[in-house]
Amino acid sequence: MASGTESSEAATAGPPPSVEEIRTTALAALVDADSEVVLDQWRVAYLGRKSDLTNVLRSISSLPAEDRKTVGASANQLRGALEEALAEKAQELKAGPSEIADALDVTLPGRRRRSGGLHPTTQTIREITDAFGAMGFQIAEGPEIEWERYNFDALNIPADHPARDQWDTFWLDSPDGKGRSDMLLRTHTSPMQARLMEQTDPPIRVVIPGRCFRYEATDATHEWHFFQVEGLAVDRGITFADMKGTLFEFARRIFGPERKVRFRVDFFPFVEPGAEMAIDCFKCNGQGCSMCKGTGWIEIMGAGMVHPAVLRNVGYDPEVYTGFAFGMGVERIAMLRHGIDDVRQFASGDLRFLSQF
Ligand code: FA5
Repeated sequence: MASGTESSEAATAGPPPSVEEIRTTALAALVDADSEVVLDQWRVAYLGRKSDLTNVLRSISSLPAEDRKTVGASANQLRGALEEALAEKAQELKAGPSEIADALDVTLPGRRRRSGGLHPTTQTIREITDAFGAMGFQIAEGPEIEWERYNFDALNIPADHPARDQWDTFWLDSPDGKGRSDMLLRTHTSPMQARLMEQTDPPIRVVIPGRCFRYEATDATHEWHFFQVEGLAVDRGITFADMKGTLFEFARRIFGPERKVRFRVDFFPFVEPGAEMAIDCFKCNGQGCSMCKGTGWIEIMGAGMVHPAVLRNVGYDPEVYTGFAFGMGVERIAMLRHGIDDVRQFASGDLRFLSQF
């Protein structure tokens, strides 16, 4: 900061500064004033008896008549402005540091931004569909609210079939509010088999991920809503061997190249023959452990050759076309892969669970 003496010495060394130059220098210097002592030095330098501004004011009477008025007005205006700025700065120094400055502790460690991630169910769906995608399967999706016809009838499950009890579900009310309608929350992704075959001519090779609903008591392995991935392949000459080969390759891609698979007869009204597919336990290599409940095998899906009645229902000739279908529970696959012991964790919204994936 220039002292009053220095300022007047500088003024004698060259042409006197203009009013605007004085304004710029004075206001710039005021910004740095951080104590009352420095502020007083500033006052002497820019408003004192020997300051440039006082010199300008004193010299007005010696100016040509036409300049007197304008120079006088601007010098007086600057004097007022500098006095005001001085008072404000004095007030600021008296008030001490601002609350914001007080609250700012630059030594605190920064706050990490939490990054989001895909839900483990979504991750598993992607892994499953990627595995089938690599084998030439397309991906399709279908409605969660489904017609009774697609969920049951088209799949060879007529109204009086006992399999309907196994897939008890939530029905939508009829529009008049009297009883249930013929729409429901789908119990499996299999209705998409019928929908796709109705819309498409063979060859078909598709996997269909989606949410399903069942009216059942929940426990560690049963939720009332969960995800499945359905698979369907239909063409001329497709055999049970094609199905075994495809599902074997899938199991190796998802659970490791060492996996063995086992097919055992199972019943689903929409396939014939029907099968349940298991893999040898990847934790104990088939020796028997808690994960495979001592059996050495873990069931992962239902499968089978598309029933001729289903093919006829969608207008395909079963003498010309054959196919296979399969359906697996996504959460169950994720549970096996990650050692998760309760299916209810998936929809809990608990970040302690979710952030592990
Ligand atoms: C079916 O739903 C058949 N649609 C599968 C199928 C498709 C068979 C094509 C043949 C041909 P299932 O009811 O077994 O089958 O269910 C299939 C899988 O869904 C089960 O293996 C299980 O992994 C999963 N799942 C079934 N119920 C639940 C539930 N309540 N909670 C979590 N996962 C479930």
